[in-house]
Formats: sequence, structure tokens, C-alpha cells
Amino acid sequence: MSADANRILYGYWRSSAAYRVRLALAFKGLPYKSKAIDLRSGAQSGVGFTMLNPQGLVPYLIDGDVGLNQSLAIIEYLDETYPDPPLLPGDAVARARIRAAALTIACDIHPLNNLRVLNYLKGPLEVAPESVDLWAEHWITTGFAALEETAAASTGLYLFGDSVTLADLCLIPQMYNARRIRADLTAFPSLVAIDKKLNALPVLRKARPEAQPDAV
Ligand SMILES: N[C@@H](CCC(=O)N[C@@H](CS)C(=O)NCC(=O)O)C(=O)O
Repeated sequence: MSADANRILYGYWRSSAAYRVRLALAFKGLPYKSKAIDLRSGAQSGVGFTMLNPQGLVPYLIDGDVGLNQSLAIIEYLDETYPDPPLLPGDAVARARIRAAALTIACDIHPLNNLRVLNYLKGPLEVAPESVDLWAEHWITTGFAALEETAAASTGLYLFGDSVTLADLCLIPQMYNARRIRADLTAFPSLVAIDKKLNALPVLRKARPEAQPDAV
């Protein structure tokens, strides 16, 4: 296992991809140092950070002598390296279903609402700010409509029963984002209920955006 002092997470308090990784680290009880990359100031594109992650996106995790980007790859690395408690429990089918729900958020919702995408719409494409908000809400609610069925079918407390999984760690930040843009969540009562139960877990509290050192 890597020394705790050598675990560093580069993130931003409101980054939902970084929030996923903070949740995984908190869930597994893994200590780390936070290094804030101020996305509003464009620090993600500066040479200091792109030397680490040429994509210019947070999160980026250093764990000992390992450096990793992409939140889901990071979380799966953590899950394989520090397996207890597991974030992908069950057999191959159960794990595939958890990954599918996580990817619905991480691939089909979140990228369409990322800062650089919204900035491109507002800037070079000259889309009106209110239309950009509609764009963001549209892709969140389109993805949530499918996830609501998963949530409603769950026989336990969370998206896949009574164990917190990778899918739940993706849901929490996406719900946070949805509320930030004041998306109408009335069509998603099961997702709202699960998110509430997840947010009540003390172990996950320190991962919240407002608990981060760079929160303003
Ligand atoms: N697929 C990547 C997405 C990472 C990502 O988009 N991060 C956002 C913050 S949530 C970012 O760094 N945005 C900077 C920008 O858009 O310029 C992951 O899951 O890690």
C-alpha cells in the first residue's frame, strides 16, 4: 500500500468527476492531500497541470508512484487496490449493471454539461445563456429518466440494493449538479430518495463540495 502522505488528489470543489473520486476515497477510508485546480481561472489548461494530465481535466490522482486520470478508471483502480469495502460487489452480471448505471452518468450525461462544452456553446457558438441552461437540463433529465427506472427497481436503500456502489458515487455529484442548475427533479422521486439516503451517510460527508478547502 502507498504511504498516505504520497496520495494526492488534484480536483476542484465543484467538479463532479473529482467529487466521485473524493467519495470513493472517503468510502474506503483512504487519507489524501487535496490540491485545488481552479477551473474558473483556467488553471486546468496551464502547463503546471497539463504536465500531469495532458487532457487538462480534473481529477488526477497520485497514489505513491502511480499517477492516474479519468475518475472511473481511478475509482476502479482504488477498488482493486483497496478492495474493502467493495464498490463493485456481486457477480459479473451485477457488476456490469453497476458499471452501466455509472456510465450512463459519466459518459452520457456529465460530458455534455462539462465546463468546456458549455463555454464552447456560450462562446464560439454564441448560444444564449438561457438556451445553454436548457441544454444542460435536457441532458440531465434524459439520462435521469432511464436511471429512475433502475432506482425504482432497487430492492434496497441505494441504486443496487443495500450496498453503496460505484453507481451511487456517480449519482451523488450528478444530483448536486442538477440542483445547481435548478433542474426539475419531480419526475425522479426514486433518485431523489436514494440521493437523500446517500447524503445522510456520515462517511461520505467530508467529500462534499462545501467541505473542500477551495470551496468559496
Ligand atoms: N471523463 C472525465 C471527465 C473529467 C472532467 O470533465 N472534469 C471536469 C470537471 S467535472 C473538468 O476538469 N473540466 C475543465 C474544463 O472543462 O475546462 C472523468 O471522469 O474524469
